Amino acid sequence: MKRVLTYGTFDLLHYGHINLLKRAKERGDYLITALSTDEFNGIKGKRSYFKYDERKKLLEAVRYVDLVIPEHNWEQKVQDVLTYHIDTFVIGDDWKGKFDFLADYCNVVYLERTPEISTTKIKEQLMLQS
Ligand code: C2G
Repeated sequence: MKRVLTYGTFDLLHYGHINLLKRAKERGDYLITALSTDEFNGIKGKRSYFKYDERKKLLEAVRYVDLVIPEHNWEQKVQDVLTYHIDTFVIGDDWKGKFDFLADYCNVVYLERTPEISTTKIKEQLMLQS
């Protein structure tokens, strides 16, 4: 069984996230998604609209996702790769190069982001319409 791991906040889940999760799953048989906690979002400088439990429920409903675990910090990735016997780490190419150190432990794949959609854009458009 090939195991894939990805990370993210996945707030206001949209088709850009789904495109990423779909292609990540295609790289193996089992996809683990490490979901940024509300506290870690603070460290990332992000305030999500949906809290962790709500974002987790949404992700768990996505057919490509097999397991959701918490992402508490920047430092846990190597341990996660080892703990979950990960074959491939996948993330959007906005992170290109940032996680190359994981190549000592697993394949590292940066996938093209879906260009025209983002959680920030959704929030901005909704503000304009309100
Ligand atoms: N994504 C995408 N296309 C978009 C928006 C997001 O492919 N239009 C991808 C991102 O590249 C990322 C995933 O969807 O791989 C989740 O995006 P975010 O929730 O914005 O994740 P981010 O804040 O980048 O968290 O330790 C890594 C971080 O936790 C990544």
